[in-house]
Amino acid sequence: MKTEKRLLATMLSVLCIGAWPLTSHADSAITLAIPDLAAERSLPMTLNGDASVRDGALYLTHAGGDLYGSSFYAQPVSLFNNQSFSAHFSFQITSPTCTRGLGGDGLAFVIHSNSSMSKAYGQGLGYSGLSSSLAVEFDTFENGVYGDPDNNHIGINLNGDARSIVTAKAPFFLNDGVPYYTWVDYNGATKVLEIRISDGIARPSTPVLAHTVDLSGVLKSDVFFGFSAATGSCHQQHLIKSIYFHKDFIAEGIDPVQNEYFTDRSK
Ligand SMILES: [Ca+2]
Ligand SMILES: [Ca+2]
Repeated sequence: MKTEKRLLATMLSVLCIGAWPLTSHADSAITLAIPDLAAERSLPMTLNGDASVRDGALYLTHAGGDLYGSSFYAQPVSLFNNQSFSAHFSFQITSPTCTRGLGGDGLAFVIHSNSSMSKAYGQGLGYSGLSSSLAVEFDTFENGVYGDPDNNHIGINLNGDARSIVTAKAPFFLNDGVPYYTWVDYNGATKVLEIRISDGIARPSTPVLAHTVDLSGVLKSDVFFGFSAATGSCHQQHLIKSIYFHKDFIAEGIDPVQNEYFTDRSK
Protein backbone atom coordinates (compact mmCIF):
# COMPACT_ATOMS: atom_id res chain seq x y z
CA MET A 1 0.00 0.00 0.00
CA LYS A 2 2.78 2.39 0.97
CA THR A 3 4.58 1.58 -2.24
CA GLU A 4 1.45 2.30 -4.28
CA LYS A 5 1.02 5.69 -2.57
CA ARG A 6 4.65 6.56 -3.16
CA LEU A 7 4.31 5.58 -6.80
CA LEU A 8 1.19 7.73 -7.17
CA ALA A 9 2.91 10.70 -5.51
CA THR A 10 5.90 10.31 -7.83
CA MET A 11 3.64 10.14 -10.88
CA LEU A 12 1.76 13.27 -9.78
CA SER A 13 4.96 15.23 -9.21
CA VAL A 14 6.26 14.23 -12.65
CA LEU A 15 2.98 15.33 -14.22
CA CYS A 16 3.10 18.69 -12.38
CA ILE A 17 6.72 19.36 -13.30
CA GLY A 18 5.94 18.40 -16.90
CA ALA A 19 2.97 20.77 -17.05
CA TRP A 20 4.93 23.98 -16.50
CA PRO A 21 6.99 24.11 -19.65
CA LEU A 22 4.02 22.86 -21.69
CA THR A 23 1.80 25.68 -20.42
CA SER A 24 4.47 28.30 -20.98
CA HIS A 25 5.17 26.94 -24.48
CA ALA A 26 1.49 27.08 -25.46
CA ASP A 27 1.21 30.69 -24.29
CA SER A 28 3.86 32.00 -26.62
CA ALA A 29 3.79 29.67 -29.64
CA ILE A 30 1.83 31.03 -32.57
CA THR A 31 1.59 30.01 -36.21
CA LEU A 32 4.11 32.58 -37.46
CA ALA A 33 6.12 35.22 -35.62
CA ILE A 34 8.47 37.54 -37.47
CA PRO A 35 9.07 40.53 -35.16
CA ASP A 36 11.59 42.14 -37.50
CA LEU A 37 12.06 41.23 -41.14
CA ALA A 38 15.52 42.74 -41.05
CA ALA A 39 16.60 39.88 -38.77
CA GLU A 40 15.27 37.11 -41.06
CA ARG A 41 17.70 35.15 -43.20
CA SER A 42 15.02 33.42 -45.24
CA LEU A 43 11.39 34.36 -45.28
CA PRO A 44 8.92 31.40 -45.24
CA MET A 45 6.70 33.28 -47.69
CA THR A 46 6.12 33.07 -51.43
CA LEU A 47 7.01 36.13 -53.50
CA ASN A 48 4.71 36.88 -56.43
CA GLY A 49 4.73 39.60 -59.06
CA ASP A 50 6.82 42.58 -57.97
CA ALA A 51 7.31 41.36 -54.36
CA SER A 52 10.88 41.18 -53.07
CA VAL A 53 12.80 41.09 -49.81
CA ARG A 54 15.50 43.73 -49.42
CA ASP A 55 16.74 46.41 -47.06
CA GLY A 56 15.15 44.66 -44.07
CA ALA A 57 11.60 44.70 -45.39
CA LEU A 58 9.16 42.80 -47.58
CA TYR A 59 8.49 45.09 -50.53
CA LEU A 60 5.14 44.21 -52.07
CA THR A 61 5.81 46.74 -54.81
CA HIS A 62 8.50 49.24 -55.55
CA ALA A 63 7.52 52.70 -56.80
CA GLY A 64 6.82 51.85 -60.42
CA GLY A 65 3.63 52.15 -62.44
CA ASP A 66 1.02 49.41 -63.01
CA LEU A 67 2.53 46.78 -60.69
CA TYR A 68 1.09 44.08 -58.46
CA GLY A 69 2.84 42.09 -55.77
CA SER A 70 1.83 39.57 -53.15
CA SER A 71 3.44 37.35 -50.55
CA PHE A 72 1.84 34.45 -48.66
CA TYR A 73 2.98 32.06 -45.96
CA ALA A 74 4.15 29.07 -47.97
CA GLN A 75 2.29 26.42 -45.94
CA PRO A 76 -1.49 26.06 -45.91
CA VAL A 77 -2.93 26.71 -42.47
CA SER A 78 -6.08 25.11 -41.04
CA LEU A 79 -8.43 27.62 -39.41
CA PHE A 80 -9.99 24.77 -37.44
CA ASN A 81 -12.01 26.88 -35.01
CA ASN A 82 -14.78 28.34 -37.19
CA GLN A 83 -12.23 30.28 -39.28
CA SER A 84 -11.00 32.14 -36.16
CA PHE A 85 -7.61 33.87 -36.36
CA SER A 86 -5.56 36.74 -34.97
CA ALA A 87 -2.98 38.68 -36.97
CA HIS A 88 -0.64 41.56 -36.31
CA PHE A 89 1.73 43.28 -38.72
CA SER A 90 3.42 46.58 -39.39
CA PHE A 91 3.54 48.30 -42.76
CA GLN A 92 4.98 51.42 -44.30
CA ILE A 93 3.93 53.13 -47.53
CA THR A 94 6.49 55.57 -48.89
CA SER A 95 7.25 57.84 -51.83
CA PRO A 96 3.80 58.61 -53.28
CA THR A 97 4.29 60.10 -56.72
CA CYS A 98 1.20 62.17 -57.47
CA THR A 99 0.40 65.67 -56.29
CA ARG A 100 -0.80 66.49 -52.74
CA GLY A 101 0.61 63.26 -51.29
CA LEU A 102 -1.56 61.07 -53.49
CA GLY A 103 -0.17 57.64 -54.34
CA GLY A 104 -1.51 54.40 -55.66
CA ASP A 105 -2.96 52.17 -54.80
CA GLY A 106 -2.52 50.64 -51.34
CA LEU A 107 -2.04 47.25 -49.75
CA ALA A 108 -4.16 44.49 -48.24
CA PHE A 109 -3.95 41.74 -45.65
CA VAL A 110 -5.34 38.69 -47.43
CA ILE A 111 -6.51 35.20 -46.44
CA HIS A 112 -7.51 32.91 -49.28
CA SER A 113 -7.94 29.29 -50.34
CA ASN A 114 -6.53 29.30 -53.87
CA SER A 115 -3.61 27.69 -55.65
CA SER A 116 -3.12 30.60 -58.04
CA MET A 117 -2.55 34.29 -57.34
CA SER A 118 -4.31 37.43 -58.41
CA LYS A 119 -2.45 39.62 -60.89
CA ALA A 120 -4.63 42.66 -60.38
CA TYR A 121 -2.74 45.93 -60.50
CA GLY A 122 -4.07 49.41 -59.80
CA GLN A 123 -7.41 49.51 -58.02
CA GLY A 124 -7.43 45.68 -57.70
CA LEU A 125 -4.70 45.97 -55.01
CA GLY A 126 -3.17 42.61 -55.96
CA TYR A 127 -6.11 40.57 -54.55
CA SER A 128 -8.98 41.36 -56.92
CA GLY A 129 -10.40 38.22 -58.54
CA LEU A 130 -9.28 35.85 -55.77
CA SER A 131 -12.29 33.67 -54.96
CA SER A 132 -12.67 32.23 -51.43
CA SER A 133 -10.85 35.18 -49.93
CA LEU A 134 -10.96 37.85 -47.25
CA ALA A 135 -9.04 41.07 -47.84
CA VAL A 136 -8.61 43.91 -45.38
CA GLU A 137 -7.53 46.78 -47.58
CA PHE A 138 -5.58 49.90 -46.75
CA ASP A 139 -6.59 51.89 -49.79
CA THR A 140 -4.87 55.17 -50.69
CA PHE A 141 -6.52 55.94 -54.02
CA GLU A 142 -10.18 56.77 -54.58
CA ASN A 143 -11.84 54.66 -57.28
CA GLY A 144 -15.46 55.70 -57.55
CA VAL A 145 -16.27 52.70 -59.74
CA TYR A 146 -15.59 50.45 -56.69
CA GLY A 147 -17.41 52.68 -54.23
CA ASP A 148 -14.28 54.04 -52.57
CA PRO A 149 -15.36 56.77 -50.11
CA ASP A 150 -12.04 58.65 -50.35
CA ASN A 151 -8.33 58.14 -50.94
CA ASN A 152 -7.44 57.07 -47.39
CA HIS A 153 -9.70 54.28 -46.11
CA ILE A 154 -9.75 50.80 -44.63
CA GLY A 155 -12.17 48.23 -46.05
CA ILE A 156 -13.32 44.63 -45.72
CA ASN A 157 -13.57 42.80 -49.03
CA LEU A 158 -14.80 39.30 -49.76
CA ASN A 159 -14.12 36.84 -52.58
CA GLY A 160 -11.86 39.13 -54.58
CA ASP A 161 -14.46 41.85 -55.03
CA ALA A 162 -12.72 45.25 -54.89
CA ARG A 163 -16.00 46.82 -53.73
CA SER A 164 -15.83 46.69 -49.92
CA ILE A 165 -18.73 45.39 -47.84
CA VAL A 166 -17.88 48.07 -45.29
CA THR A 167 -15.26 50.83 -45.00
CA ALA A 168 -13.90 53.19 -42.36
CA LYS A 169 -11.94 56.39 -42.73
CA ALA A 170 -8.30 55.75 -41.81
CA PRO A 171 -7.24 57.71 -38.70
CA PHE A 172 -3.79 58.38 -40.23
CA PHE A 173 -2.52 59.23 -43.69
CA LEU A 174 -1.68 55.68 -44.66
CA ASN A 175 0.97 56.60 -47.23
CA ASP A 176 2.83 59.30 -45.29
CA GLY A 177 5.90 57.10 -44.77
CA VAL A 178 5.23 56.44 -41.06
CA PRO A 179 5.25 52.77 -39.95
CA TYR A 180 1.75 51.72 -38.86
CA TYR A 181 0.86 48.79 -36.62
CA THR A 182 -2.25 46.79 -37.40
CA TRP A 183 -4.26 44.07 -35.67
CA VAL A 184 -6.87 41.94 -37.46
CA ASP A 185 -8.84 39.58 -35.22
CA TYR A 186 -11.70 37.27 -36.15
CA ASN A 187 -13.75 35.42 -33.57
CA GLY A 188 -15.51 32.59 -35.40
CA ALA A 189 -17.92 32.08 -32.48
CA THR A 190 -19.33 35.63 -32.58
CA LYS A 191 -18.46 36.20 -36.31
CA VAL A 192 -17.02 39.62 -35.43
CA LEU A 193 -14.03 40.87 -37.42
CA GLU A 194 -12.11 43.71 -35.79
CA ILE A 195 -9.36 45.88 -37.27
CA ARG A 196 -7.14 48.15 -35.23
CA ILE A 197 -4.40 50.50 -36.37
CA SER A 198 -1.90 52.65 -34.50
CA ASP A 199 1.25 54.67 -35.11
CA GLY A 200 2.69 52.99 -31.98
CA ILE A 201 3.20 49.37 -31.01
CA ALA A 202 0.53 49.32 -28.23
CA ARG A 203 -2.77 47.78 -29.38
CA PRO A 204 -5.63 50.32 -29.25
CA SER A 205 -8.62 49.26 -27.15
CA THR A 206 -11.09 50.47 -29.78
CA PRO A 207 -11.17 49.02 -33.30
CA VAL A 208 -11.20 51.42 -36.24
CA LEU A 209 -13.54 48.95 -37.94
CA ALA A 210 -15.65 46.14 -36.47
CA HIS A 211 -18.07 44.16 -38.57
CA THR A 212 -20.07 40.95 -38.25
CA VAL A 213 -19.32 38.65 -41.16
CA ASP A 214 -19.66 34.88 -41.50
CA LEU A 215 -16.40 33.62 -43.00
CA SER A 216 -17.51 29.98 -42.92
CA GLY A 217 -19.07 30.42 -46.36
CA VAL A 218 -16.07 32.39 -47.67
CA LEU A 219 -12.91 30.55 -46.63
CA LYS A 220 -12.30 26.84 -47.02
CA SER A 221 -10.70 24.88 -44.19
CA ASP A 222 -7.14 25.31 -45.45
CA VAL A 223 -6.00 28.85 -46.16
CA PHE A 224 -2.98 30.92 -47.07
CA PHE A 225 -2.41 34.23 -45.32
CA GLY A 226 -0.29 37.16 -46.43
CA PHE A 227 -0.35 40.49 -48.19
CA SER A 228 -0.86 42.09 -51.57
CA ALA A 229 -0.42 45.56 -53.03
CA ALA A 230 -0.58 47.31 -56.37
CA THR A 231 0.27 50.52 -58.17
CA GLY A 232 -1.37 52.30 -61.08
CA SER A 233 -0.61 55.58 -62.81
CA CYS A 234 0.08 57.00 -59.36
CA HIS A 235 2.47 54.79 -57.47
CA GLN A 236 4.37 54.34 -54.20
CA GLN A 237 6.39 51.73 -52.30
CA HIS A 238 4.49 49.20 -50.13
CA LEU A 239 6.53 47.63 -47.34
CA ILE A 240 5.74 45.01 -44.67
CA LYS A 241 8.12 45.12 -41.68
CA SER A 242 6.80 42.57 -39.17
CA ILE A 243 4.34 39.66 -39.39
CA TYR A 244 2.50 37.69 -36.71
CA PHE A 245 -0.34 35.23 -37.35
CA HIS A 246 -2.15 32.70 -35.22
CA LYS A 247 -4.60 30.07 -36.48
CA ASP A 248 -7.07 30.79 -33.69
CA PHE A 249 -8.62 33.85 -32.04
CA ILE A 250 -6.61 35.53 -29.27
CA ALA A 251 -9.07 37.63 -27.27
CA GLU A 252 -6.57 40.29 -26.21
CA GLY A 253 -4.93 40.30 -29.66
CA ILE A 254 -1.32 39.56 -30.48
CA ASP A 255 0.86 41.67 -28.23
CA PRO A 256 4.39 42.12 -29.52
CA VAL A 257 5.19 44.42 -26.58
CA GLN A 258 4.62 42.08 -23.67
CA ASN A 259 5.09 38.68 -25.28
CA GLU A 260 7.98 37.01 -26.96
CA TYR A 261 6.19 34.83 -29.45
CA PHE A 262 7.88 32.17 -31.50
CA THR A 263 6.73 30.29 -34.55
CA ASP A 264 4.89 27.04 -33.84
CA ARG A 265 6.90 24.36 -35.69
CA SER A 266 4.50 21.58 -34.68
CA LYS A 267 2.00 22.15 -37.51
CA1 LIG B 1 -8.89 52.32 -54.43
CA1 LIG C 1 -11.30 50.58 -51.66
